[in-house]
Amino acid sequence: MAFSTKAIHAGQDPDPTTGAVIVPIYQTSTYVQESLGNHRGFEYARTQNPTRLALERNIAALEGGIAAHCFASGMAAIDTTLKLLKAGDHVIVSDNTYGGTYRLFERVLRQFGLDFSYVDTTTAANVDAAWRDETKMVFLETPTNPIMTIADLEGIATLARQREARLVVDNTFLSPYLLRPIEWGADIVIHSTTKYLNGHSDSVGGVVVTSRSDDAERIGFLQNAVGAILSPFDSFLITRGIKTLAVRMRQHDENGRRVAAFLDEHPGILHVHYPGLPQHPQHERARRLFEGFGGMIAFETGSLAAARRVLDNVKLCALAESLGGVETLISHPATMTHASVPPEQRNRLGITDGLVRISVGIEDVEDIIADLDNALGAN
Ligand code: P1T
Repeated sequence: MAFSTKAIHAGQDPDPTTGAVIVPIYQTSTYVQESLGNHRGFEYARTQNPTRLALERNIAALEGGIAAHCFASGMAAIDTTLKLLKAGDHVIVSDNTYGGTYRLFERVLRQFGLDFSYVDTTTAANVDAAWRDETKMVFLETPTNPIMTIADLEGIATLARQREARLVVDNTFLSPYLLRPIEWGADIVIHSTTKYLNGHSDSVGGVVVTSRSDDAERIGFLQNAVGAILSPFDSFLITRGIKTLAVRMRQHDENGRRVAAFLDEHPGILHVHYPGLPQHPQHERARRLFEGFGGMIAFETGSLAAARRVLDNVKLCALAESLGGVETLISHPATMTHASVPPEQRNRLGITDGLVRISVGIEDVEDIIADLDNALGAN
């Protein structure tokens, strides 16, 4: 089955009791048992819920995994994945990740005896150099948030496989329509479903997709044991959102390319970070691994004052955290999404005070460009 067909149908058989075409919202906390130990596969709603199960089967099919487990947020999905490890284990992480991921690793999970090294994952040699006997996981964000560097997925997957460590990829920025990391050797894929999968900025959620049966079983155990599950209503919303994932992503990609080209030619902008531009350092890799470049762009205005003028003068683009919705969102990583990353580290990575991030929506692209042109004219 092709991707867009799977997006609409995988895991979503008509409701067995009524024939409803759409999987109902099973808003129940528990399920009656016919007799002791005799039930229909559903006992208690933290453990199993049919609305959530339909979504989990759907996302597993889209990513090419064997199972998926949905969580109350992207952070809950990442936290649960790290619980595959134990105290003393070491993780190699992309040096530029979402600020909340860095905060979880440094200010929460370190206290439980996990150790983290942050490296530039555009080259597998950097991962190799950071490797230790205790390294049990490599955690990649690709493209990275917000600098848009592309990891050497294949090289790092080979290293991880040789050394029996798990390769985890946060695929939030591209969605499985544009990249399926398991096809390139990843063991686990994570999403903040809040973003492109749901696509309508009206739900917070996360998912862990596994490709190995031991991991699938353990993540299922942890989902139930820790309990940060996705609600039935959010499961319904995300399932509905995914039905249009293919058409939305095509438009995000088309609009993203157009907006990046406009920004690239604008005299007031010093640099544009977008993998679709030929001068992007991993442009050729992106062409090979991805089926498009998506809708995330960051650009350098040169100063906090210049960034502020753009952010204060946009009218159509909404100044807001988050990304991946149908509407264009614009943000300031240094003070918003990446405020928890220390300033010297931010500067080293290029997350300067002048950097602006844009999540290009699927409005008419001429309107998005006109809004940016007008706001940039204020500079
Ligand atoms: O917000 P939540 O659903 O918990 O997802 C966290 C998360 C995980 N991974 C990536 C790559 C992310 O970008 C995020 C959340 N990011 C934002 C809110 C943002 O504006 O970048």
